[in-house]
Amino acid sequence: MIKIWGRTNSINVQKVMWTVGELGLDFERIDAGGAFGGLDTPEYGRLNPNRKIPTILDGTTVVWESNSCVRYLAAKYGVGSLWPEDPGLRSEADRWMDWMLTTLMPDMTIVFWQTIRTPPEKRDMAAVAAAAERLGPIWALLDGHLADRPFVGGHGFTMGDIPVGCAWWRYSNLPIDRPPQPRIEAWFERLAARPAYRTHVMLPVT
Ligand SMILES: N[C@@H](CCC(=O)N[C@@H](CS)C(=O)NCC(=O)O)C(=O)O
Repeated sequence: MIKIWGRTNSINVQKVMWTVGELGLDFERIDAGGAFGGLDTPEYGRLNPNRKIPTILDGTTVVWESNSCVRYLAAKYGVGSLWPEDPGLRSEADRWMDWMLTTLMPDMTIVFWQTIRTPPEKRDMAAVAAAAERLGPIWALLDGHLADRPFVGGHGFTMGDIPVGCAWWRYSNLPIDRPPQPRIEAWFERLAARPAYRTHVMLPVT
């Protein structure tokens, strides 16, 4: 039984939930973070000194950092499916996971926090407009990558689809203008056919 600390509306927790759903693993999720609190206790600090969500506990193994949680679960329980065995193929999945965190999320975070988590009178709409403008060409990089493959890591669904798949759902539900990304939109339909994506990711963006 894998224990997962985190609230369901966190994009980083959603990555882990989708992964355990894909792998059919038994889990117990403990609400934590946001209005649930619980991150400032000494017990939580011992599990995750960053006091962020998600954190997972699998037997005696503790993992935090959402992409590391996805990689750990894929490597342990999804060799040959979520975790491609060939290092070259795996690097393809891997690099889009890093790309999500480093290239995509800075502007995603600006738009999400300003339009969803900030009261209307305090929003910096100029910052939102500038970040939204930058996001179109950033997403177009993934759109180009998907021109000749159905999934981020190639022919099959892998861990590489998970962080960007969570981010796309969020992006497509933000109140901003978005340029068309036809290959991503077709890939999204493939993700939406997966029960674990619908259950754990396609939730209200709050
Ligand atoms: N890089 C970390 C970021 C973790 C993070 O910032 N989590 C947010 C939720 S998405 C958090 O813990 N916020 C504090 C809270 O929910 O109270 C990861 O990918 O796991």
